[in-house]
Amino acid sequence: MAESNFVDYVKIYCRSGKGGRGSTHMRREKFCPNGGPDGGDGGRGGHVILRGNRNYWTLLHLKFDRHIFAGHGESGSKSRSTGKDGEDRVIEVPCGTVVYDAETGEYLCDVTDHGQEVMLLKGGRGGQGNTHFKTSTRQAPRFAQPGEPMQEKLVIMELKLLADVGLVGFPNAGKSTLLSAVSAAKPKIADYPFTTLEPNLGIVSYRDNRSFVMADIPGIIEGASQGKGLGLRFLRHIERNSLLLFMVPADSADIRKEYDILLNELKTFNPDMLDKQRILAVTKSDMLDQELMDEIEPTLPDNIPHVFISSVTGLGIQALKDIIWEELNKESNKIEAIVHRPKEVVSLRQELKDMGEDGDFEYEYESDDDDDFEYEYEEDLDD
Ligand SMILES: Nc1nc2c(ncn2[C@@H]2O[C@H](COP(=O)(O)OP(=O)(O)OP(=O)(O)O)[C@@H](O)[C@H]2O)c(=O)[nH]1
Ligand SMILES: [Mg+2]
Repeated sequence: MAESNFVDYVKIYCRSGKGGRGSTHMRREKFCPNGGPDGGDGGRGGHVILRGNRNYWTLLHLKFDRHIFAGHGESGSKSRSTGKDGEDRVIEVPCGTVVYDAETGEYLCDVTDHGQEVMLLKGGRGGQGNTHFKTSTRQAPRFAQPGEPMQEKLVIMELKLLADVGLVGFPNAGKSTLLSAVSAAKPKIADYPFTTLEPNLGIVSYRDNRSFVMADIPGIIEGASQGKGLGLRFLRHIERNSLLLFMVPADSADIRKEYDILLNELKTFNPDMLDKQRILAVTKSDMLDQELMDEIEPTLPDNIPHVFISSVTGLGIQALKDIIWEELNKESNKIEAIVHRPKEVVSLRQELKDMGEDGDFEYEYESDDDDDFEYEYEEDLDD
């Protein structure tokens, strides 16, 4: 997995900038020797901001830049000059990125739309200069406010692809073949299980220039929830889909049983998955004749729509697209806001290890005498 270009999990260190210190400057000039305080405010520390960008499909670019530092605010100076604000750091992420605290597992935020900006860490406010603390009884305050501290966090960024329809099936069910038949995507297809090792997305055009996005994920087998096969880690890429297309090949020994196994694995992964609308496609139906289809039909689950398809001959493909389109547009199938559950701290360490992200990385913590954040003026305001 480490060599793959499809990166959907990274750990990075982020730090916002601290606020600049307010100035304690006193104005002293030739004809104005006691000009009073004229210290300006410190600048704001830079924020760390996430921005959704639909041109990114993975988190690969973050692997090469695991330390995100925003700039510190500069100190204020004489003549009421305000210090320069620290530079913000904007991290471009693919739409569907979810961020967790890498130490506590707490869910922090997610970015779902192109151009959407989310503040991950706020820069410290700049301290006020001594001009703010001048009062009638204290004309020469020799103090100013320090800037607010920076914030730092080790975060996990996880990508959950955003697609309309997710393909669910055993390895070899014909998922990738369907995707290549209905979209321009070119996933690898072969006659052995686990051909697909990472998710593929395709845009399926529908009538009148409309389209929807289909996600082909690696096959699931019985016991995947216990880590068999490729496990269930890719299921999170269909967690946000509004529709799941179950695919069972026509030559399966027991179509109904295969469907039930898939359903059960999904449930183990996340019970909410069962709330999604499902469609069943019996794939490779070019191997069936009408008589066989009539025989199979009554054994299929009767609570969801089904269709016999063949990605090779095109049988049932338009009918399938029609059903998908119809279901996608039903009000009841619109995705509701997703509740992101925090990660469990106990399993977090193992998870990081499994994802190859458990390495410690070095970063230098800058020490600075500005680091004591006592607000000096408060205690002697009543002089
Ligand atoms: N006859 C027939 N064969 C098909 C059809 N669709 C797929 N196949 C064959 O089934 C095999 C598996 O197809 P894939 O699309 O790679 O299956 P997959 O579900 O993506 O498999 P994994 O990526 O391993 O999970 C390939 O040899 C395909 O040529 C079909 O409609 N008819
Ligand atoms: Mg495949």
